[in-house]
Amino acid sequence: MTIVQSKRITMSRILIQGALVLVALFGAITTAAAGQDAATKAVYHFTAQPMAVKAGAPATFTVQIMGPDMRPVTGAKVSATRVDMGPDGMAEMTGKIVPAGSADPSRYAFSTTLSMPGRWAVTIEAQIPGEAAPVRGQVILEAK
Ligand SMILES: [Cu+2]
Repeated sequence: MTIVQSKRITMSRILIQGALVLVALFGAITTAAAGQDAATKAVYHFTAQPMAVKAGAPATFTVQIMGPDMRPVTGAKVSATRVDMGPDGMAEMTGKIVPAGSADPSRYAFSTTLSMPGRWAVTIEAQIPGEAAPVRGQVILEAK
């Protein structure tokens, strides 16, 4: 009776130790990933202007990209790869989006027709001078 009990205690101790090792390992892995991310990826912020457009009609808006130095990015090659109603739970509802002309070198213009009132996510890919890989971002447009 006592032997069985002590065996059980040993087993649960091993299980607890194993779990702690897993937690420690997982912690180390996530920290390493976060550290790598911070070292290689600069943070860019994407904003749209205007943020609200008319539903059912061609609308033009511009995107501005703020760099890690909080200055607008100029001279980037920016494309809008997708526009969908994901923010309102309709990711399968997509629209057509094309580049438009912009006189301001820090504003990248696009034209789209948002068929339904609600929030639309525009996925943007930017080739930014000095960045090895394209930077992806998203802006939300509200169609009214
Ligand atoms: Cu919709």
